[in-house]
Amino acid sequence: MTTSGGAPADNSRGDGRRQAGQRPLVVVPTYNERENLGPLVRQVLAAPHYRVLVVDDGSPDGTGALADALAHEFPGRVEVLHRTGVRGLGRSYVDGMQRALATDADVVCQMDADFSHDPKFLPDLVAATDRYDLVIGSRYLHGISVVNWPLRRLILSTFANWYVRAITGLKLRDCTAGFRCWRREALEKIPLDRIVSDGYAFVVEMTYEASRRGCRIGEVPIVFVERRVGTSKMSSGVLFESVIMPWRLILRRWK
Ligand SMILES: Nc1nc2c(ncn2[C@@H]2O[C@H](COP(=O)(O)OP(=O)(O)OP(=O)(O)O)[C@@H](O)[C@H]2O)c(=O)[nH]1
Ligand SMILES: [Mg+2]
Repeated sequence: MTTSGGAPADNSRGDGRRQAGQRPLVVVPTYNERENLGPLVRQVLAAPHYRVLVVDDGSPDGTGALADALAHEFPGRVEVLHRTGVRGLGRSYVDGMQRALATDADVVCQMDADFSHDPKFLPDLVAATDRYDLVIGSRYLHGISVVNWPLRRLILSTFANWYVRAITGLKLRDCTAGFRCWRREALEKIPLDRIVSDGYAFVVEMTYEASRRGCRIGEVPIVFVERRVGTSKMSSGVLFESVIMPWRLILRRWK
């Protein structure tokens, strides 16, 4: 694993409770997002105090090189973590969050690169970290706020949420959303080196671990828009892991 760009490591954070959101760092995992990454990073950086950490999994389409160019263009505001070896969304987030905690970020956000998560909602999510330890950008808070999904995808997502809630007991409208912000103190409580999810199950595993540790979890509404360019990385293996994960979490609690 190699890195480029970025701010110097600094673990001092002053009065984190009152000042959450002064130094947000947005972690963006990428795999073949060449068309999306540049515009996304520019939109996030439009807010002067935001920083971005791109976690690229050796994208064959050259997303990693593009991310390096962005780090060069925005010194101190864009950092790139180039992963090698087995790729995976969950693994990328674990590496990215460990790296984020080695900076002075007081809020760590996570979002997709494909514009399904619109950067315009970031300020709402970051602001809510004043009230919550983990803030979820929810698609299902006021009805259904999803644009351009085929019906089968909506049914799958609705069922997945019901399934996760029923097994884990999490009381959230959208347990599987990937657009989130963590207070640094909350993320520090999660044993990142023991997170096992490779794929999308990562968000459920993290939510469950946060809930077990007494974190206050809140939801704020977002509008989720299906990607316009690039391709989805959803696979049957990733779906299978998501089906198994809630049961693994319950077993973990019993152990
Ligand atoms: N580093 C890394 N990023 C990944 C991997 N798989 C997906 N991503 C990124 O994770 C984000 C979400 O992936 P998507 O393929 O959009 O998954 P999705 O949003 O569930 O699927 P769609 O709705 O079809 O777009 C995007 O920024 C991807 O580039 C991976 O294996 N490694
Ligand atoms: Mg997507």
